[in-house]
Amino acid sequence: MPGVIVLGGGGHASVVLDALRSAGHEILGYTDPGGGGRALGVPRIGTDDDIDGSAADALALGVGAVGDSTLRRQLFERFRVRFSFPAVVHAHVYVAPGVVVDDAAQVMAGAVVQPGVLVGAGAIVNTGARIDHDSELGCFSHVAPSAVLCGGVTVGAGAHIGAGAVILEGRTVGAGALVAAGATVTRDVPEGIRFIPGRTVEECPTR
Ligand code: JB2
Repeated sequence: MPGVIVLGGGGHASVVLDALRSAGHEILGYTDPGGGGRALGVPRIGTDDDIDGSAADALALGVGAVGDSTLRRQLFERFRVRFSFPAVVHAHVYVAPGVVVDDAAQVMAGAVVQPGVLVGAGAIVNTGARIDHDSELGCFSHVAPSAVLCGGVTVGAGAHIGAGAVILEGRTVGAGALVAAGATVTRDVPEGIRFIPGRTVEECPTR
């Protein structure tokens, strides 16, 4: 397996590193614009500008996306020409046969991904999330820890499903929309909308 550099040195990077290790990847280090970063147990290579001079042939997106996937997308677009971004799938998940996990997508520990699911490029299925049959996660979307997609759910590009949220069968969450943690979604959520139970929906300001 190729040697991997993780882009980012914060909380999400620590989870990505764990997933990479569990799957047997060699990890060369991480990049971060901050000089310190947390103790990830691998060397800091430098900033993203130092990647070209490294021995890596593969990269992993180590910055998270809580409500805004812009940086993940930018890093992917910047480096995809020269480097591969293999899907990161933790060893301790259930991913049904035939499920498609695209480049740079990530499936973290304890996740369950059922038959017929598509995990789009750069999407995150975070810790313990459950994606039931025939659901589709758009590129750079994020299903946060312990959220549940009940089956046949469509999540648009860059959308965020908050921790512990439940999306009922067949519903669509539009591109760039944000579903609050713990929400239960019983109707479609339009593109670019913030869905917070008990409040009027409002447009997401930044996406
Ligand atoms: O352009 C960049 C860049 N910009 C910020 N390139 C690289 N390589 N790294 C960058 N960073 C670094 O990402 C920051 O200097 C910082 O060290 C790190 C972000 O760390 P933080 O822990 O603040 O966020 P995160 O993205 O790792 O995790 C967030 O998203 C996860 C999904 C947190 O909200 C987590 O709690 C959440 N689970």
